[in-house]
Amino acid sequence: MRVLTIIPTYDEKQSLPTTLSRLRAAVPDADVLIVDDNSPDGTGLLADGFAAEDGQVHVLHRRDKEGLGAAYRAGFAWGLERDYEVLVEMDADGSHRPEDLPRLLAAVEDGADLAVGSRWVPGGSVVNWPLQRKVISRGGSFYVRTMLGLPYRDATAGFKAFRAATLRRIDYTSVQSAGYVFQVDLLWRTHLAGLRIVEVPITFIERVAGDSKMSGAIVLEAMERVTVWGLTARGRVLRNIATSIGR
Ligand SMILES: Nc1nc2c(ncn2[C@@H]2O[C@H](COP(=O)(O)OP(=O)(O)O)[C@@H](O)[C@H]2O)c(=O)[nH]1
Ligand SMILES: [Mg+2]
Repeated sequence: MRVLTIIPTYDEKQSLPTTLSRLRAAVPDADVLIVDDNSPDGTGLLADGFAAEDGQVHVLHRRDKEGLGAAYRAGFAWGLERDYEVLVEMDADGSHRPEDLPRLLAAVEDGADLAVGSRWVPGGSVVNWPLQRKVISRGGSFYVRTMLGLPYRDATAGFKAFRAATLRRIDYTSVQSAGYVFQVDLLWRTHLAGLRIVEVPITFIERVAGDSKMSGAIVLEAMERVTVWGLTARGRVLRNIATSIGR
């Protein structure tokens, strides 16, 4: 399989070198695309340096910081144009261990249309998260599962391997979500399309350097969108029932 690992970066100068070298060692055949949003700390330049030394590393420079969703959409377009068969999403900050990626790719080889690196299935875990982050993540996953009726434990996961066909099928270009709810959006669309989603246990390790980009606005966008999607889906079910009774 031709694999492209996409790493979005914003001010990740301290984390990127280690993440990249571990990734190249763990999955040497996979190409890498760093999508940098003009990081003020010079992450883009640093990435260019890696790309100059290693033909399998590429960089996509974007002019403005427009959120994770926009960065991934641009990265997917880049990869699909170049006929990669599997497109991976991975954070730059070391939270997603490159050494776990072979197991995600194995799940895709075994037939998954989307493999999700999951913190909340047996065997998965989170290391070094403050209680507050655990509550947000588990609470968020619970809310998403209940609102959308999704059967997956980790609904907000950001370590994912998509078949190229999956991304085309769910029309990722029309995804509007800007922040981390982008991840829920992709999962929801893949689920609605009836595609095969497999959760693979991973160990998620909180970053040791740099700052999280998580914000109140990101959480709010997620809550709003998930609520609207959930209510719209319920409304659709009710309308169908009403129509069949009326008939
Ligand atoms: N290109 C780009 N990358 C982003 C943006 N926001 C977050 N990221 C990257 O997305 C990944 C996850 O963000 P992070 O701050 O670690 O979120 P957290 O783990 O939820 O606290 C990291 O690699 C970030 O650099 C953005 O607006 N643009
Ligand atoms: Mg992080």
